[in-house]
Amino acid sequence: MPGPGMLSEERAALQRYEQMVFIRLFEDKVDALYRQGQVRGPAHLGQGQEAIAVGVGSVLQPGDYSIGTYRGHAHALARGTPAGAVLRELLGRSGGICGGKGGSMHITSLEHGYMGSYAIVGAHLPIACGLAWASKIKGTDQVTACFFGDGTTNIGAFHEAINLAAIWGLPVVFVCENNSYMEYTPISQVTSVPQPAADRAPAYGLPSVTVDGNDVDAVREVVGHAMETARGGGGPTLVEATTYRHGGHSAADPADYRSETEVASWKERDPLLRARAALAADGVSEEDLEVVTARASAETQQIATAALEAPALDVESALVGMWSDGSAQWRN
Ligand SMILES: Cc1ncc(C[n+]2csc(CCOP(=O)(O)OP(=O)(O)O)c2C)c(N)n1
Ligand SMILES: [Mg+2]
Repeated sequence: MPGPGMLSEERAALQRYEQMVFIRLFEDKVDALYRQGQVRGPAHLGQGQEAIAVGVGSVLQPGDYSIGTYRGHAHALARGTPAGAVLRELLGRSGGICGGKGGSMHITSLEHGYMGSYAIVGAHLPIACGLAWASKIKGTDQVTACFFGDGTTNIGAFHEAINLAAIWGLPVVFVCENNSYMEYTPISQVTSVPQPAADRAPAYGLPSVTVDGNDVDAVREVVGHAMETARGGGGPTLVEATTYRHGGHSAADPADYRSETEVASWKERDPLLRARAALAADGVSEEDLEVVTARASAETQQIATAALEAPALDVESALVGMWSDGSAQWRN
């Protein structure tokens, strides 16, 4: 446990570090299970991008909404969705967060305000506008955070959504995870402005800001400010966070289109190393840092063991939950 003299702010920063370490280990475990043929369907991993999900998650309030992408394990976990149920979902086991039927690209937990991961690039940006519009009509102070990638900025839905958000003054914060690559193509090869999201948003009247996406404190500060603006009726903001995925597009991609030097230079800027160094500089002891790392590791092992022991879905479950009333009867 952290030392008794630790300030509450330091304690919260240490918790954010633990969450980042846990998400990294969770993704490593998913990678290993994918290679063993245990993960059903594709898995898009986000090692290297943890500071964005955790920074955003740390400034969302319990009633807020967030919505993410197929690279969305971190987006979901950073909202407090139970990691064991997320892993069972990936393995197609009972107890999965969507009944074990959705898989990696469709993680959803309404209970935690995580309104879904979306496999169609850009499709969820207009949905984020819908969530924010609902909050506006109801007069609540909920804010919606919407994650998306750099490649999404060349999809029509991105332009439609940010225009709508701006003209309707919606309480939404768009968070671009700019990891320099689309599926395999560098975004710079197909986009003529250096900041694909932040350079375009102002043309629609949407304020934008760029941030170092590997610095959890910086993400927290910038997104926190944008959230408060939205919550106070000040409308939407777009945040472009610069980052890098350590691995390929999906667990099946060896990513040999990137040079070793490029990957190594980004690994030096690993968000976990950065957060750990910042905590140490603030006086958090090496012992406390090791305690949280060991706890995250033990938790990952424990949920993986439990998920692998969980039963596979039975055939009957295929005919459950196809409609919102729980039935599966054919209708026309
Ligand atoms: C409409 C649509 N077109 C193409 C794809 C195939 N596809 C999946 S991910 C991806 C690249 C998206 O890149 P980016 O938005 O930068 O996100 P990242 O994967 O880097 O997180 C593409 C083209 C898709 N899923 N949906
Ligand atoms: Mg990308």
